[in-house]
Amino acid sequence: MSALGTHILVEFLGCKPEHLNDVPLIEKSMVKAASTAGATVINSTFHHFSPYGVSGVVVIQESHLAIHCWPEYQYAAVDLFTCGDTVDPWISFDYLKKALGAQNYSALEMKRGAINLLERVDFDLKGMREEALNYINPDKYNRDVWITDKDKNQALSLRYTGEILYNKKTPYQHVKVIDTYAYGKTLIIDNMVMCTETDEAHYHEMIVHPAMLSHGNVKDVLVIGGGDGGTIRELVKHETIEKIKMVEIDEAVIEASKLHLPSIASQLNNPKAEVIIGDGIAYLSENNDNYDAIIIDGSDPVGPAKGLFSEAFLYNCKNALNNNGMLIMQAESPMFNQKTFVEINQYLKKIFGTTKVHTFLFSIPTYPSGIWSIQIAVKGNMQPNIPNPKGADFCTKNNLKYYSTDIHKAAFTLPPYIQKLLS
Ligand code: SPD
Repeated sequence: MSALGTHILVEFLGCKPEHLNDVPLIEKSMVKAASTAGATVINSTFHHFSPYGVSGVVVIQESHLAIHCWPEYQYAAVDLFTCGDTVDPWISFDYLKKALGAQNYSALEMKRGAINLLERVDFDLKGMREEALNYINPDKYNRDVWITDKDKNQALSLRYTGEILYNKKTPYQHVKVIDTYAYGKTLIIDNMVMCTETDEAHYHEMIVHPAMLSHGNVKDVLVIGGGDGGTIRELVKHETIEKIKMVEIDEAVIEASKLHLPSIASQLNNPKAEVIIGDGIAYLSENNDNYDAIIIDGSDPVGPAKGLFSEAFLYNCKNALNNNGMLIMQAESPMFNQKTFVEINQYLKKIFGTTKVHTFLFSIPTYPSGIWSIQIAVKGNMQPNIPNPKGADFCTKNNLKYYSTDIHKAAFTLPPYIQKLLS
């Protein structure tokens, strides 16, 4: 290797103007140009200018591909830079020439970082970084980095500092904690928002208090998932509760939360709580304990959480409940995950009986679509939609942020189109 990388500066002329004004087409072409050359694509960001023009960059493991387009001149300026010698940027060049319909081109290849001119040194990475950070005025230095929780048609994005405070790929999933500007520290699993410091109370108060207060005498609870600790934190506010078992499959979720989300993880060491690291699905089928309440506080139905949405598992949950017991589960969004939302309802009705399943909604700004659901299936005759008369005192005493007895009553009132979905 004579140089660190190869840089090709390209002028594409006589391109199709409509191509050069089409963000998805250009982004796809650039990403494909990179992958066709064997590059590992890390990320891409593209922007449309008004009234026309597109700019963008594809970050690859081997460096980057960038483009700026002037549709009005049928011209695109492109630079293709690859480090090392594993990726040939000329393959990307050929691909783009065709994709943009260029009639003509000129290209200049430069070798960057001639090895015979460079001297390799050892350096103190940490010290240099700290020194560099001292030069940066955080008010002036505004990075535009976003986390996007999405499916193929919808997304929720949060801007964050760019720092990843916790970053671990475990055998189950990728666990991260980032610091978002609008919602504070945020737990991310496999690129999905699990909870943020600012609005986690919406979720944790609602997955616990409506059911616990309506029942009024829950002593033994099993939490499946819930490794961040928010559900346990809310459960221990109920004096009737004697014992909480939490079975979390991924120790990293607990570690990340204890380190970076202490306000959520604060009760993970509460003497009433027993934390078991293991697979909740297996745990339930291997143990014969009975509970007054089982709370499924898992992630979305991908990766290790997928089985938590299966009929067989929900059936096992019913078997592990006392006669007046209840199953409470995070049941996804009626907008973002409509199929799962409806499927859970159907499974629960089949297992517990049609009149024994109760669904409510709450708002949560940082989950895609902003609206989320909990479904409660009961074994006995309790009515989870009826708040406990002592609920108001409970809220005041515990200084709750989202739950109130009025919210409790309102939450079970479903919009007609959701009633239809579930009927
Ligand atoms: N899309 C996010 C759904 C996450 C539900 N569980 C979050 C865990 C918080 N304890």
